[in-house]
Amino acid sequence: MATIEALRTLVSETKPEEAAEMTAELLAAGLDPMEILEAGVMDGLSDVGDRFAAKKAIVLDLVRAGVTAKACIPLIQDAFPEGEGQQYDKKIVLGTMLSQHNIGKNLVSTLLSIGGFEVIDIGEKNSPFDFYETAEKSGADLIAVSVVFAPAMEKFTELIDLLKELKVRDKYPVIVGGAVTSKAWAEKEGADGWGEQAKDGVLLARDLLGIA
Ligand code: B12
Repeated sequence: MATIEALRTLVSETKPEEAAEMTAELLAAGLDPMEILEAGVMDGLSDVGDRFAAKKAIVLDLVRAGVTAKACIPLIQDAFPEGEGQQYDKKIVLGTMLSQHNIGKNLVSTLLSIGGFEVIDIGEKNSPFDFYETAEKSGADLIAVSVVFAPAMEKFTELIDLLKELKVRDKYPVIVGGAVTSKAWAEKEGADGWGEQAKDGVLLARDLLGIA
């Protein structure tokens, strides 16, 4: 029987075809797409990550986990409710630093777009300067960073320092999220906001950009 728990098991066992099939069944049964994403796909990914950390899985398992997530997530995204049609004249530069993990970033991007923001997605493995340069060239209102891999935490600090050095720190509110981050860490590094979930990015952006 299709259940969110069973989907979590399929993602954890890295079975892309079966996981995608079950995702479609759960959506067709009317379950909440966000619940399917969080309790099915993301918790399944965390299981693989935990096994990897405990040396019970190898990099190939992470690769397969990524493939499995990417087989399910587009189906879930298609089922997200449409935005209420409001479009804000606000641009957000979004990317990852160092890391090639892009599943979380892509979710943040989708939700920000649905939420009415213009997202300038600069992809993966960006340097602090890439964020600054894109923000300046595009006239961005906010910078959003996805940090999923511990070595990228240092790069985030470098981004904050660079913005200060170039005297544009006040011009760009900076928000951050990602599996290896925490609210306490983000506050310590001087971020303007931290989000545990992709949907928090929308709330933070609204708040920081003064959208009621
Ligand atoms: C799949 C995966 C991979 C895939 C990624 C495929 C892809 N295209 O993304 C591949 C195979 C590439 C990979 C590689 C590696 N990985 Co990997 N990977 C994972 C795994 C299992 C899932 C990651 C994921 O997509 N999660 C789901 C997404 C949706 O979650 P998320 O990114 O955290 O995003 C959510 C929130 O955090 C938030 N969010 C994210 N960003 C932002 C930004 C903002 C602004 C906001 C508001 C919110 C927000 O919203 C999202 C949804 O709600 C994790 C385990 C885990 N627990 O996460 C390990 C994990 C991240 N990987 C890890 C490691 C070690 C590696 C490798 C170094 C392994 C190796 N030895 O080669 C390499 C690094 C390569 C590199 N340079 O980037 C470690 C990192 C540990 C650490 N402390 O740094 C983890 C945690 C596994 C572990 N427990 O050890 N990996």
